[in-house]
Amino acid sequence: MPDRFIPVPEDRFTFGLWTVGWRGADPFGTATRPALDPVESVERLAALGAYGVTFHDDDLVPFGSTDPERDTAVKRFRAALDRTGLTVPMATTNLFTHPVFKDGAFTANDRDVRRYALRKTLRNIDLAVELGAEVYVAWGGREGAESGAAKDVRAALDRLKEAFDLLGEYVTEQGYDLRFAIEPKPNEPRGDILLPTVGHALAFIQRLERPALFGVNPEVGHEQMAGLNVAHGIAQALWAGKLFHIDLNGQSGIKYDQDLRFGAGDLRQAFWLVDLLETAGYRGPRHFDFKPVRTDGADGVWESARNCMRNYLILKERAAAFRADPEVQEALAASRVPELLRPTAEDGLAALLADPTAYEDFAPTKAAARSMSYERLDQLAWTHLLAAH
Ligand code: DIG
Ligand code: MN
Ligand code: MN
Repeated sequence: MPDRFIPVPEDRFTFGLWTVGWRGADPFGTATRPALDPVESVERLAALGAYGVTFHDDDLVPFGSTDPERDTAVKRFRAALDRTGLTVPMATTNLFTHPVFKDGAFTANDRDVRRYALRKTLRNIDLAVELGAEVYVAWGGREGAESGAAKDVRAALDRLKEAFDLLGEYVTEQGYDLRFAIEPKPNEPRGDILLPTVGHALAFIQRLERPALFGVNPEVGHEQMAGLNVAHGIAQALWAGKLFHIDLNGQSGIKYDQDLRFGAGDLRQAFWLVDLLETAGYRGPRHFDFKPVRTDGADGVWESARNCMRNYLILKERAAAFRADPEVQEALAASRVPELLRPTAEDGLAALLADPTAYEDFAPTKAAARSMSYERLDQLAWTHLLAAH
């Protein structure tokens, strides 16, 4: 039977160079795979049907390269993009690998490290815009602490605000059509990372000088590491008009950051996430930030990249089938789900206060006796998810 889950660029699937290029080194073991040439990644991902690639500055230009070496690396990368038609919708800065960032980048206690981190970011913003990026992600992986006295969190948030305000000032002065997406994560590599969840990031953005330039880049596994429902977090980001980008992957419960291929973690949360993105009409890239398992060779790298996209397409079909099923529409109505769309008091406060059915004549016991009939609705979702309908 022909495979009906073959990705095409119109699906807007994108991958970080650091994902397929992950060599498998972890805190307990050295690399299991050789380094991957970014040009090979571009060509292989294009052949798989991807729409684009994303990168940290150091993924493309090894840390410490000379300017001529940087020019050569960028030239080769750009030629590969031109050859394959792959785009670069997003870029970001590596502010976490080099030991200089061991105490953070924008919130390092040492001011000279903070100034260096800003210049490193500003330099890569120029390159990102040159390559056509529209979103710039900021993951503060090292912004945090392992002990209470080490980091004055209120001062750290002042410095984080200062950094993002300077980045906002720069892109505005340069006239760049570039927006920033802050990526939350609760911990790892730091004991506790600042801006740990979507909620923290959304609240922080409101305090910036140019809040319209800032949104979030939620990662599936990061919200789940905090024990949260990732679809709920994405829904709040969408509700706030702040879902500027997304990192799709898989996570099985509250443990170290697994960065599994999309669909390989909590399957039901992945289903509800795809259902949300598709029904909400999210137009951004479906970006994968995952790690091919350390146990596999090159075969596993490209198999997992292909299956990140296939799994999204499979879940997209399953969610569409769920939404198209008349029995589901009936079950949604029985659970009064559409009624939540109706404002509670479109008639206004005075009418509410004057309405005896809202309080004086309201029968709470009678209302409480109504079943919500959620079990039938959820089982319908389950059978559609497993194509057992
Ligand atoms: C980890 O989840 C982070 C880094 O890989 C990168 O800075 C960011 C980009 O999506 N995600
Ligand atoms: Mn992760
Ligand atoms: Mn990520």
